[in-house]
Parts: sequence; C-alpha cells; structure tokens
Amino acid sequence: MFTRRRAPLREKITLITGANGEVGHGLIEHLAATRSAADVVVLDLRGLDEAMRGKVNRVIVGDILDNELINLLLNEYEIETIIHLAALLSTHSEFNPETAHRVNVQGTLNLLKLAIEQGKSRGSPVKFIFPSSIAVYGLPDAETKARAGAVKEQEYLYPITMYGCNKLYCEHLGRYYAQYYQQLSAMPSMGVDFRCVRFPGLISANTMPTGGTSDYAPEMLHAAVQGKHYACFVSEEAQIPFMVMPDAIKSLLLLERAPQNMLNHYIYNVSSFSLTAGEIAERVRASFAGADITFDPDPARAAIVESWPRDIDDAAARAEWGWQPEYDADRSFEEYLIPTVRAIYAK
Ligand code: AKB
Repeated sequence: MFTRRRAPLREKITLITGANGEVGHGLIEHLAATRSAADVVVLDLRGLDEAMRGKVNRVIVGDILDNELINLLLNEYEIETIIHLAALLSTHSEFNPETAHRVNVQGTLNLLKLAIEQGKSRGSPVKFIFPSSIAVYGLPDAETKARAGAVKEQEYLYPITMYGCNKLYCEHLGRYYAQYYQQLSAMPSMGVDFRCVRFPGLISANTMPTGGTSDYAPEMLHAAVQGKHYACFVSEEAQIPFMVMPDAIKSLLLLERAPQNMLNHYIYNVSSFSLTAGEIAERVRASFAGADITFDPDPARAAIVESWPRDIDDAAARAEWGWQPEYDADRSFEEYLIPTVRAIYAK
C-alpha cells in the first residue's frame, strides 16, 4: 500500500541576526548558560567569534539584504522566533545615511517578510523581537529635555538621526506586519507577533561598542581599566538613560516569553538608571584611581545626545510583562561593570 511520505520536517530554530555585535554576544552567552542555544542559528556579515561558535546550532555568514539567502532560510528551517539585532548605530549611520537606511530598514523589511512567509508555512505567527532605541526621540532643547523628565513611548517622536528615523519607521513596519499586512487581500495574513523594546544607552563590560553615540559611557570605562586617557565627546552635564547588558538581555527574553494576551502594545520603553557623563566619570574614577578622563565635547555628537531624553518611562513594560531591571546604577558599577572589566583586562 502506498503511504504519502510526509515532507521532511524543517528544524525548528530561533534566528538571531547581528549576533556578533554587543547584544548578540550577551544574548548567546546567556542562552547557552541558561537553557541552551542549540536551536539558535546566527546570521551575521562577520560570522561569529570563534569562542562563541560552539554554543549555537549554526553560523551563517551573510547579509540580511541578500534575498536569496533569506529564501534559503525559509526552505531550510521552521523559524519560531527572530531576534533581529543587525543594525548600523547612530554615529556610523550619520556618515552614510543611505547605507544605514538600506541595512536598518530594508534589512528589517526582508526579515519581516521572511516572518510572514514562515507564519504561512508553519501555521502560526513568528515571534519577531526588535530592539529599538531612545534615538527615536527628539527633544528640541535642553529646557524641554529637563522639563520632560522620563518620556513616555508616544512622546517627542522627532528623531534627528538617520538611525533614529530608521528605528521609528521599523517600529511602525512591525506594527503594520503584525496587524494590517495585506489587509485588502481575500486571504488576510496571520501577520507576525511583533514585540519591540526601546533600549537606552547600553553598557557591556565584556565587549566594546562600535558606532553608537551613547558609547562614551563604555568607552570611558574600558579606557580607565587600561590606564588610557579618555576625552569624552559630550559635556559633563549630558544626561541620558543607560542599562547594563545583562538587563538588556533580560528584557529581550522576558518580552519574548510573555504570553501575547498580556501585551497591549507593540513598543515598550525599558530603562534602568539615568546618569550624567560627569556622574559616570566620578564612578569610574572612584574605582580606577588616576583614571585620566577629560571632557572635550564634539558639538555635533553632543547635540545628538542632547536630543535624547534624560530618562524614559517604562511603566507599561513593568505592568504588562513584569519588566524590572536587576541592576540600578550602584549595582551596575559595583557588581557588574567594575569587577568584570577588571577580570577581563587582568587576563
Ligand atoms: C547609539 O548610541 O547609537 C545606540 C543607541 C542609543 O541606540 N547605543
């Protein structure tokens, strides 16, 4: 008797793009240490650092703009979750805005389309976890910034960088793909399960950032531990919200795991602490006697930081999916940043 051969089942995976960046490194280390990253496929232009490769299922060296590659992923895998980290950050994006648009927007569009197709083939929406940024905000002047305090998700959405414009538009794309995709079609799509956190400036003890305008905080710390002079490109008074990498990873995974019926929004602020650059320098000097930190503001980069809020209101994330940072300012420096950079540079 002839029995219909079942099509080979595709391997169920979580796809992480841009995994060789700061957040990707932290995410893979955390997954490998807590549950396993055996179901993780990494897609990054630069592959993945040697020490990380054994922790994941597969490393694909490729470009999120490569449609052929994206189609291959559709054929080969059943993607349950996409964590889309690949992006050009705010400083790098200002030197080539059109490239930033291609990577940050077209790349995201390619992955949203992949998620739609995967949803059709697997019969349920793909979870699409998207890191946005405080760069979507644009406060017009220092007086408004001081008065605004902790800004809510729907306030001051007038970004002044290409990166901030890209992130804000991709938030809207995610909402469209979740709720309105091909809405006039006879067979409307099931969409994607789009979930987005807006990150503050992120500080990792383990890796150095590249191309961000909030990078003065980690740069200051990593210079001090190496006994190097650091000329900070913003003023001592410059203030924005920050978060250490363990909390950034926690927020991504907490949102990813949240039951969808708990979520009333697509976009969530998450924050931890807000410090001026001078206060960060004080904390660094308190731990590294003789740390040679000077302030030599770059007016253009300082203006970008000045346009970002002094803090962001994360009440919605706390109320809807239990967000709560593990690390406040003191704990961030005393229990994570200082001991970790000391250990790393002592090797
Ligand atoms: C950047 O500085 O570009 C990023 C950000 C604030 O999103 N770290």
